[in-house]
Amino acid sequence: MTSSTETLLKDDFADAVIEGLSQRRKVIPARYFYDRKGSELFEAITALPEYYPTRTETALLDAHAPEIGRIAGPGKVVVEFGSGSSMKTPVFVEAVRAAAYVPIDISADFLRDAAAGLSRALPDLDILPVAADFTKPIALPRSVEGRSMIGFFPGSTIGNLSHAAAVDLLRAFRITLGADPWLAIGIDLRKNPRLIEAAYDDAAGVTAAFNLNLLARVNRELGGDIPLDAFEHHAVWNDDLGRIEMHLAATRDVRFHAAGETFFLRDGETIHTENSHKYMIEETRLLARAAGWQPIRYWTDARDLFSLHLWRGGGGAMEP
Ligand code: AVJ
Repeated sequence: MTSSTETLLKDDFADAVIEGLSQRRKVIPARYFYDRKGSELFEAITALPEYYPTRTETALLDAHAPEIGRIAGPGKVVVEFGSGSSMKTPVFVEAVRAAAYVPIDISADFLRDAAAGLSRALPDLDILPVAADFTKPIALPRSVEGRSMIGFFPGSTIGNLSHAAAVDLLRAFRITLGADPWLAIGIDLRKNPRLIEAAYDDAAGVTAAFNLNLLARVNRELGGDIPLDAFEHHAVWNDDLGRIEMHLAATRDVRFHAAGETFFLRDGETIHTENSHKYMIEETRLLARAAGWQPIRYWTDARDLFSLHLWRGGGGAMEP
């Protein structure tokens, strides 16, 4: 990454922290979890016994990606939104017999890692990384223009967004993917809240460390003096909104500085750091249709923990 990009991203983090901590209900957006330390902690989360999404989705992809390839047809350009450094990507790319792979990420670092990892696993694959913000429709490389594309959006990352923002994102994907768009997307399902809460508040404390790293990152990058021992990790199921919420709760009245400003939290007040929405199958179909996609097929595991979906865009003649 160039130093000018780094400066821009740092300003963006500073702005988000100042804005988020100036609200009456304090928030820091979840996308800032993933610095180097945060990405390592997330990797550790995916291996926890309580964190069912990653292993369940991986098994669904192992079992059903070949069928996705058969339905959508071979030789597609696979466009991954948020470049994966996980093992899911080579499995998918290989199973659908992709002609090319386009990872898209705002972070040039993540993009480089993903491209390097994949070219090692699949040396003959044509890899065309794109550094961009995929939340808006974007232009893909000229060499894939007019070719049939399938988006890949695993991990239930869609769950971080409100339902309205999810529809906007899925519309942007459809537009980015051209005239004959397909999408393979992983979506976590609504289930017994106790299972969900355990997945986001594990016994080993890895998710707590992941959440608290956000404050450590503020201290590291924005000259903060937040006393980390004055905060604890909370994961609470919100049944009305169908989402697990992560918060950092002050365990006493606390005052600190960050990004050149002073902030104050009362004992018990929280900083809301993440929402992870869980969907019922009927809701995933509504989500697809609201964004102009047609649900083609979906697969779930035997315990109905997680779902993998194949959607197709509306034949190219659809309005944005
Ligand atoms: C990467 C957004 C899918 O919501 O399950 C894991 C992030 N947060 N544990 C999720 C996360 C706490 C994860 N996503």
